This record gives sequence, structure tokens and C-alpha cells, in this order.
Amino acid sequence: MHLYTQSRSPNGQRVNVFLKEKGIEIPITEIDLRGAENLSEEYLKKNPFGRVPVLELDDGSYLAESQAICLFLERTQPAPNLFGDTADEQAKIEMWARRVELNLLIPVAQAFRNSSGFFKDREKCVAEWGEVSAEIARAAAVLFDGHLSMSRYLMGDRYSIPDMTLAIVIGFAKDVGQDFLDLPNLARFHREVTTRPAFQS
Ligand SMILES: N[C@@H](CCC(=O)N[C@@H](CS)C(=O)NCC(=O)O)C(=O)O
Repeated sequence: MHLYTQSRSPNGQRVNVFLKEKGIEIPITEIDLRGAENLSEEYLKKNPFGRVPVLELDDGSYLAESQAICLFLERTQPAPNLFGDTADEQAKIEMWARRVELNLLIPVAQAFRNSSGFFKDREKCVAEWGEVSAEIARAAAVLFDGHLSMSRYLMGDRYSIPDMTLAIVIGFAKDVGQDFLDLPNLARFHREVTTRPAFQS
């Protein structure tokens, strides 16, 4: 296996932290996003959508999408279990994974991209959409905060993959000026999750 990624990007962090949770070490090539290496002809052969991360499998095929890469790693090395055991647990973990990704990660990324113009050399940036996305993200953060007022992790006391994603998104959001750490339960959750060994560099 070989990972092509940008380790500081939120989706890059998702796979890097997951690999550490599993204790799996694989060679990594850092892709220069600012320099648009992810849009080069060579990289687009690995992922025509031009995004990181991408995992090259041992048969030479390529797997993109952070959640799909983590699922592959989970099946390759089942312990510790981060995707759930029973049908009920697996489906609820999937529910939280989709909630985090669709309701928080994507709006945070849209707010960042459209407000900062970080990728204005390659996409149309609409400042107003950036503002609306920030509002959508904030509303979702409040919902997560409410849930975490009653629950240690998203799935009660059971740590699972969407917890990892949520903590990474909260950290990224803070770095790009969308601070949700004034929400006390999200702040407590973020502190607890990011002290896990897998989060240390
Ligand atoms: N849904 C994809 C999203 C991947 C993604 O958007 N990656 C960002 C970094 S966090 C990227 O490659 N951005 C480069 C660009 O947009 O040009 C996943 O989960 O892997």
C-alpha cells in the first residue's frame, strides 16, 4: 500500500490518524495542494476528482475518499474496531459519520474555500456562499454540542470513526477562523479525543 496525501489537510488527517489508531505504517507521498500537484495529469490518473487522500492498493489500483480508505484499512486490520460490530452499531456509526461529513465537514470546507479564496486559482469563490456555509456549520456544531452534553462520544462511551472526524473538523475549523470551542461540550470532547496517542505527531 502507498498513501498519497497532504497530511495537514483535514481529510489527510483523517486517514493519518486512522492509520495510527490501527498501528499500520505505510509509505506516504505528500502532495503539494497549493502548487496544484493534485491536478497534474499524473495525479488525476490516481484520482480523476483531483483530491487527496488516495490509497494505492497492492494490486496497483487506487482508492479515494477518506471514509472508504478507512473502511478498507478496518477490513484489513479489524482491531481496534472503529466501524462497529453489530448491525445496529455499524448503522448508527455510519449515521454519525454521514452527519459529521455532510453537516459539518463540508460546510466548514465551503466556508473556508469561498471566504478565503484559498483555491481561487482553480475554482469560482462566492463570498456570500462562504458566509452561508459558515452559518450552516455553526448550526450543526450547536446540534453536536447538544448531543455531546448527554454523551461522552457520539456513540455513548464507545469511541468510533466519526469521533475522529469530528475532532479533526473542529481543529481545522478553529485554524481557519471558525471557532466552535466556545461550545462547552464540543470543547470537552475535542480535548479528550485529541489527547489520544493517535492524534500525537
Ligand atoms: N470526500 C473526499 C474529500 C477530499 C478533499 O476534499 N480533499 C481536499 C483536502 S482536505 C483536497 O484534496 N483539496 C484540494 C483541492 O480542492 O484542490 C474525502 O473524504 O477524501
